[in-house]
Amino acid sequence: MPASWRSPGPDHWAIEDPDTRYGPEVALVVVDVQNDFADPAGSLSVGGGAEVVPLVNGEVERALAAGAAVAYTQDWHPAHTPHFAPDGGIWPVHCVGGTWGAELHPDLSVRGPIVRKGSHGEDGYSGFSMRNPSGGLPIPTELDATLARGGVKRLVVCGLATDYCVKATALDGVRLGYETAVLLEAVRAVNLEPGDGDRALDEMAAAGVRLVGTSTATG
Ligand code: VGL
Ligand code: ZN
Repeated sequence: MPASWRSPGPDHWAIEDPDTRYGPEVALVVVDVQNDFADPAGSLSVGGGAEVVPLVNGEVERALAAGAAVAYTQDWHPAHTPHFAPDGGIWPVHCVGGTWGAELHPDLSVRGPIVRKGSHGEDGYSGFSMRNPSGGLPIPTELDATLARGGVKRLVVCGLATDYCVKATALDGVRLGYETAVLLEAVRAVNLEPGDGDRALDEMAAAGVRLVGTSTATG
């Protein structure tokens, strides 16, 4: 495996595990590779976000070749939501449904279903569930049902951003009973505070998420 992707960090960030290879019971979940996060001109641009696009595309090919499913999530907000700073939240306005920023990156290879989240103003961090920022119970998206219908038992998660939607999606994956891996090479963090991305990886690892390189994921 190339040394370049290996961030300096705890050894548990790169666990060699043949169980993360692709097969028909695996789904690659591509999180929020959208212009507002991935494009340097995006309103919530994630450092290095565009770098994940070719890496994700390679994974998509390998996953499909091995009979795995590929699903995509898309942050999809109304123009006003308590998720956004002008309405009391913490984020710049981003991924407003129907705008350029909400579109999946033009170079992303889209070869499976797209699951939208946040469309009713929820904090749409996880691909599996949404939560109203003013409280209340989580509302499931259709991702779990879609994967379960396809007989999926294991997830490989990649995309943006490590410290928000990737983390929330991977943690929900574990909670829902999927064996879940995150591809270290193909995620990038917002890092509102320095170190947020690394802390998110630690949190995921502690919850049972495997942190793997693509060579591990694909065998
Ligand atoms: C995300 C912040 C706000 C993400 C979405 O996709 O990680 N982050 N909305
Ligand atoms: Zn959002």
